[in-house]
Amino acid sequence: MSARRATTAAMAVAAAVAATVAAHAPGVASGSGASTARSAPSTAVGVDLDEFDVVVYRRRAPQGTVRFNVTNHGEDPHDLVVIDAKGRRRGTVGVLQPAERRTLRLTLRTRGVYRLVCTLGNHEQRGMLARMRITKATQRRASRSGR
Ligand SMILES: [Cu+2]
Repeated sequence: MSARRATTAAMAVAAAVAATVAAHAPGVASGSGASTARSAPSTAVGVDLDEFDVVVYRRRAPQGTVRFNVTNHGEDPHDLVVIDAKGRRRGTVGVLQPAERRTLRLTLRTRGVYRLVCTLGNHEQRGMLARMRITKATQRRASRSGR
């Protein structure tokens, strides 16, 4: 009886080890949190607005949902509009007052260089423009070694 219990315990340990190994294997990151994760993972991108600057804390993001966490660190109101490579407006966070912070959630499936601009006054001409690249969704997994 005790031998049988020991065998069961050993099998449980083996299963736990297998699960741990699987969780750390490349390419299954989305599977480990499948119960809570949505179908497509989203990428958070911090954006700071200022006079007269747009600072993006991530130069590239994989295709899919991007959450732009935008903060106005300036003394004037600013907005942020996301424009794709073909010049189409994909979304705006709206006008942010000083110290205001808001998240813009966009699904960006088309690869290429996107522009992030403030459209108030002549702010874009004065420097409120940044670029970021939407890359192939699989690129992120391929470069996992550098985490
Ligand atoms: Cu502005």
